[in-house]
Amino acid sequence: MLKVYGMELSVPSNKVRFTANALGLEYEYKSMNLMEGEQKADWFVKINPVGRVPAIDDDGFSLFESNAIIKYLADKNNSAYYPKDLKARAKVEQWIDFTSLHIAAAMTRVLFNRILAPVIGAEVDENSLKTGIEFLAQFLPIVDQQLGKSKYLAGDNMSLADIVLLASVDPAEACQIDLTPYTNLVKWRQDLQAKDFYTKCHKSYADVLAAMSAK
Ligand SMILES: N[C@@H](CCC(=O)N[C@@H](CS)C(=O)NCC(=O)O)C(=O)O
Repeated sequence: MLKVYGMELSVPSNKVRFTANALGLEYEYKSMNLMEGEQKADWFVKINPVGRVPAIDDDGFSLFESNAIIKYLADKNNSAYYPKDLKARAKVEQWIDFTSLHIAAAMTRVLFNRILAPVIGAEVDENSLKTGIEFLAQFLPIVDQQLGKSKYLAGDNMSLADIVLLASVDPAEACQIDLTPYTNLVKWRQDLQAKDFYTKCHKSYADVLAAMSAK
């Protein structure tokens, strides 16, 4: 059976879980204890030599990098979330890359400095935080405008690009990033957050963070 290795606060891990859920796959989820360095254990480094989550083991076939994993799972299951048509797929790839390289990367800067650094005792990098906030202000309007033109990011049908964006903006509230000015994005997000593939993973990112902080 497919095994997914992840961690509940890891955006790329949640991306893989959203995708596996949306595809209706049966899988075993293993939550890795990153604080104790389980991701660097010999057994896990055999699955992902980088020693990071997410990774999968699909009956002996191992794969890391969240975007590679979600594309593999969608293609393996002939899913319309990753269309076969050349131009339709190119649009999905375009929005996956844009979201990953610009929005997710910027949110990661904010997440690290506002949430994780204080927890793990790392120094807050104010420059990186400022850059992350500025990049979000620059790039969120792009996806907001796109979602004003089409129901989903890459067109009229939901695709992997929507899953990547949904996971990328998931920590917004926890990171004190106000999404309310982006009305198309907010509406699109509310719709997807109500779907089973999301609620099977969690109610919200902020909820998971609150539950973990209370421990
Ligand atoms: N580009 C990778 C990012 C993987 C990554 O950075 N994972 C983090 C959690 S979000 C991790 O495992 N960190 C633990 C470590 O570096 O030891 C992906 O999309 O899968």
